[in-house]
Amino acid sequence: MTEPFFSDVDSIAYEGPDSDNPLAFHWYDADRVVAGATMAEHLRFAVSYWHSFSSEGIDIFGTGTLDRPWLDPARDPMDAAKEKMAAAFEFVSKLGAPFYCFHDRDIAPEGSTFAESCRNLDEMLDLAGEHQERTGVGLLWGTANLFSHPRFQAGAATNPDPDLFRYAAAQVAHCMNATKRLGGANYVLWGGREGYETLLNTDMARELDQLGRFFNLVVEHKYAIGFDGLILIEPKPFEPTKHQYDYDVAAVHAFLQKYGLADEVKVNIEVNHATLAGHDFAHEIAAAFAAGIFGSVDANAGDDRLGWDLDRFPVSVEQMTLGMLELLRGGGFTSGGMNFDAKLRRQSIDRNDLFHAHIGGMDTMARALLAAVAIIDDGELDRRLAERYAGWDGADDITGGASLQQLHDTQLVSDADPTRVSGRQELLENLVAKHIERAR
Ligand code: XLS
Ligand code: NI
Ligand code: NI
Repeated sequence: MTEPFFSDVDSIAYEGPDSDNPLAFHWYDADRVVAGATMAEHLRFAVSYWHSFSSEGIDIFGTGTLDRPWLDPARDPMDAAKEKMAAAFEFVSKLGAPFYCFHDRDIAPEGSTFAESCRNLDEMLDLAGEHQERTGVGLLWGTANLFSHPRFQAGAATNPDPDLFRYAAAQVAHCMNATKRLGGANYVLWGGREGYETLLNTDMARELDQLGRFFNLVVEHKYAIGFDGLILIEPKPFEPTKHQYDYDVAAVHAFLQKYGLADEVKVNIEVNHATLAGHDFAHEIAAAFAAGIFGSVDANAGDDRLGWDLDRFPVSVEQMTLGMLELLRGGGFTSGGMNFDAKLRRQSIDRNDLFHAHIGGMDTMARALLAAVAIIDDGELDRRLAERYAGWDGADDITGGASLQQLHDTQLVSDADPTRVSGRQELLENLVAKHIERAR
């Protein structure tokens, strides 16, 4: 048994909004039932392995600042990976999050050959299985890292080199098998470097076909191995490439339809990616439900003034309430959940900072859940929405079978002038603010 890494903390308990204990939940009460399910069931929190344990706080101007001894390059990579995993499961179980998420290369080091990388991963899977068993922590999703190694400099599925496409396919097959073996609830495909830097060296139509073929292979493999989780694409408009093909929910939906995948693949919506695409988080959730492709959420936040993927922990109850409202209206999660794809700021160098970050994120989401449930229970928002569209009630066909010309001719005769009514945006915003304020 290795020494505890987070030795100051035994577990994070719910103490209620009036508690001043910074190492306790003030809003997230896992077993509390709201709207027919526990908070834990509604929110399905996951800790992301990469930000929390595989990254040491580097930025483009400086090296790591965080205390992550297993990242020391002088260490034996497999010993270090085992120590990292012990710390990760210690953290997630002390926090009381039900899930974690990983990239293959987060949990096992890259080998000098593909076969060695596979062996490393398989060995770490045994250990991960034991940790899951012991702690009760489950896998929300696995994903393959097809972007860090230099071989992926020109993308994976969209790479101009067919050998690289085949390499990436092999890696994804292995990672899907790994995810299934650990009982993963979903499998995620984030584009990584699937996009372009300049059209001068890019055949976009060909690359899109390659990507469509790749995703079809993934779906075929899902059935071949009997994986019953969702396959999720994570939209992102840019970064690292100048233009990413999975730009936003609408672009992904169009892509899935073109390549015959709209019934097979859903989306993992990241808050910060939504804002980078020029959308609100709530917009992307609503767009996904409207298209029938909602899957899961990467919960984080950007910064109003900075246009890159900052991956802060979410702190805005209002932003999250509006997203949660769309989530609940759409029916909530099935196998998806809320993964904190979020990282500590570079100066947050105390071990407990990782708890503070997740406590803040989980409390923010719990408050948002309470506020959204209150808004729905109160019913006024839905009543007003129904009223706004009441004119369509009972209309089976939008035009009643009339053609454009007939609509024209009828209008000419009737000369009806529709009455304008207020959209009441400010009133509705006040209503949301009231519920955020009052929700307990
Ligand atoms: C990067 C993505 C990444 C995915 C997993 O911006 O958010 O972290 O969630 O590959
Ligand atoms: Ni993400
Ligand atoms: Ni991201």
